[in-house]
Amino acid sequence: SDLHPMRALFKIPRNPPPTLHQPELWSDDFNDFICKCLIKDFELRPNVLDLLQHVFIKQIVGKEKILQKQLIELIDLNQQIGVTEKTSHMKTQSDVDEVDDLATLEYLDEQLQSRYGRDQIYTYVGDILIAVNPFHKMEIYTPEYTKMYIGAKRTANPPHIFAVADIAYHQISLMVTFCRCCHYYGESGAGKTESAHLLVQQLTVLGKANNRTLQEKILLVNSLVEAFGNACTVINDNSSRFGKYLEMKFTCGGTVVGAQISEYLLEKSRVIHQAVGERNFHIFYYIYAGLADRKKLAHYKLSDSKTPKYLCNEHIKLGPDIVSNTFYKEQFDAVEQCFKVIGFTLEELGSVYSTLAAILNSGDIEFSAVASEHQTDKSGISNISVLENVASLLCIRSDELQEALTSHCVVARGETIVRPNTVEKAVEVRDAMGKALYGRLFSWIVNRINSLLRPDTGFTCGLNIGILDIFGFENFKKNSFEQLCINIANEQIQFYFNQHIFAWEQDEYLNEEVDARMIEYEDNRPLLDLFLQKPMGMLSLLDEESRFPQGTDQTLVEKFEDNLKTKSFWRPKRVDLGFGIHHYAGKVMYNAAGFLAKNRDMLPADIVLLLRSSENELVRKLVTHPLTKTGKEDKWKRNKKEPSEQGDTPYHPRETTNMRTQTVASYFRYSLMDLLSKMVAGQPHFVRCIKPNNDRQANKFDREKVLVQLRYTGVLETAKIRRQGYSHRILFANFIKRYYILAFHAHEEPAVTQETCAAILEKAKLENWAMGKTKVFLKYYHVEHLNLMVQQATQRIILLQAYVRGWLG
Ligand code: AD9
Ligand code: MG
Repeated sequence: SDLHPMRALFKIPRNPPPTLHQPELWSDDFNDFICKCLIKDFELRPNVLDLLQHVFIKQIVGKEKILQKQLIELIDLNQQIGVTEKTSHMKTQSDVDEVDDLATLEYLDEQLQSRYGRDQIYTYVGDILIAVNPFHKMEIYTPEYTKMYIGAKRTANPPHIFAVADIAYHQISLMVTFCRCCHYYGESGAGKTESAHLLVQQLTVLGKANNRTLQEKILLVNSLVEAFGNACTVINDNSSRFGKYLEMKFTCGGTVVGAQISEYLLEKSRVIHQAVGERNFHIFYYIYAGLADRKKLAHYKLSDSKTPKYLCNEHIKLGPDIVSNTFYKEQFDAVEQCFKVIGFTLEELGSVYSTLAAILNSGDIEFSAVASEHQTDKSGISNISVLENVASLLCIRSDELQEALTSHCVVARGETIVRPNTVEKAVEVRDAMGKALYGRLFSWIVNRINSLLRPDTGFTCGLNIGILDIFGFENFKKNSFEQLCINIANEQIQFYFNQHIFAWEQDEYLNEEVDARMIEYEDNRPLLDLFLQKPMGMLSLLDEESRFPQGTDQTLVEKFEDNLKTKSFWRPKRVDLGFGIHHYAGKVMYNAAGFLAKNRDMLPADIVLLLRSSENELVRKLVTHPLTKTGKEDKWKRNKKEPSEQGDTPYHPRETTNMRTQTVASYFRYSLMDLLSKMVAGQPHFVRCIKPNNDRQANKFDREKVLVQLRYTGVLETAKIRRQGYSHRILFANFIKRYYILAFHAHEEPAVTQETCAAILEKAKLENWAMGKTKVFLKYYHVEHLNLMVQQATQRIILLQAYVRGWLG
């Protein structure tokens, strides 16, 4: 009886009203109509969706026909009155040609420098964002900035990482299932990780998680994973020692509902050894100082008077500084907080700490040669108490640990024979155990995070934004196996960038018979072949040599020299194990010392079996495959189905007891392919991070250094192709579906032809586009212009809905 007569007449239900998130409650007819003219085909911003939901959709079940008619009339009316207002609002093409966008300029480095001088660290080159590391805190990431960039046209504000977040976010709000990726490029210390953080920060605001804790969790995940995967290097105090691909999952309404991380190539060797001037992974210092602060060192068998060896790089005396370091203590509290908020249990935390402490302790186990009558190369343990500590932290038997470290089993003619280990061999086994435990702990944490942040299955519609942040290109005084892997990964990603920016684009011009000048670019394909080709590529040769028991690092470089006949590879005369590679980013001298051992990365079966007998559930899990029933397993399964680009790599999970397990090189190759398949699946946005100087100094712009980076990353050519090329190529049908409302009536169904497209473009008063055989070729500012027009049209519609609502009462 308290119903408004109109409501009663049209049987408008009071509650709960159907919403956009419950499309199953809409009537088919109307659903179809709304989708067609309003939502599905336009890049509607979620706030518009919300508005729609409030003022319109809630109210109309049962009276679609009338509204449909009215809507059409209103849209038509608006198109007529809208034209003048529209054109006065919109920036025209010439406005876009401002210095914020360097695609329009010739002297890139000069411009970057003068912008940098004015603290403008961000610049666009077409649709690519260049970020020059400011090396000081900037006041441009405040909530005001966050707000300023939400839903704003790109040219309305100065270039910013938040604008990239906005574009990626609003493009996924298209109701289509696909993903967006943001890729970071740049050398070590250029600011990739920092930018990735800022991007995630903005995305969590945009994807206004219903539950605040999820928002918080996603932000914390980064810090947590970085505590375990980052370390201080000579170049960067917070250098990423692993590759990270973070996927944020969204609902159709644009709400963030979960996140997943994939990790690539953790540099495990850092656990046992750090190069001159470098440190171990952050977490070790944090936990050491943190436990000292809580007076819990003894509980974890550590002592503040004797710093664990793995933390005392022989080149830097850190010892007593660690336990008294307040920063480390605070970081430890922060890490623990992250663990708790994300959802790790206290029990799990205890096990993580024990494992870390066990690794630290294990580094202090010392061996000495034991002379015996028959054998002189036996080893014994000189400090049994340390061994007992390790065993107790890992919940295994110390006598068995001793045996596994100082001897090994061989099977000969069906019989198992125990052979003693030399001191050298025992040290190797000890270190292998430390590395393996850490690497697996890291993977376990990532997997656990993934299961804690996995969205409920019913919730998503497969929209996600992936953010790739990997270690940058590295060139140290001494470069080893790790640098080779890191640089190959960068090489592969550069290749993808080239493909995306140049090769595919130019192919398309040819196929579509569009007249566009071809741009010369540096193709690094030959280099990729040098590394990845089978069977004669560098990684295959490395694997082959690793399989020979007699192989040495010396025979390896000789093998390289005999087989790699290209001018990108050379051997210097005077350095025994040296070889050089001319990467896309410059020449790097490598030293092959330790390559074979690092590639074999063997964890003896005795150790695996022993750890499997642990009474600690976590320790057992670390050596049992698969780690969990989640991500990792999927990854392995998927890999079996997907042939790699260079041919099939049979993939054997690394966790087996077999001595002849998969090498690091083949796992690396698999990871690269896995990463690539993710990248190729999405529509990428590129952020190029540039390092303005080598001294990490604010306000210092080394022009030569910047120019070199611009050159090798292909940014100069990118600017050219962006100036001349068309960044958007849209199939006629999609173009018409998306934009026909700008030139036709809402209920019309114009034919899918060149003419229809041209009519829309002309109506929008755009110039300089090109028409291919099946696609419209547009510059990025055309698309912005069109999207804005559609948005304005729909916003007017919404205003009219408010009117309709008023009419409904
Ligand atoms: V590596 O390949 O992981 O070794 P990144 O990730 O490229 O490297 P990172 O993001 O760690 O570099 O940046 C290095 C340092 O530059 C940071 O620790 C900050 O001190 C500094 N930085 C980077 N970006 C910014 C920024 N937008 N504002 C302020 C910044 N400082
Ligand atoms: Mg980094």
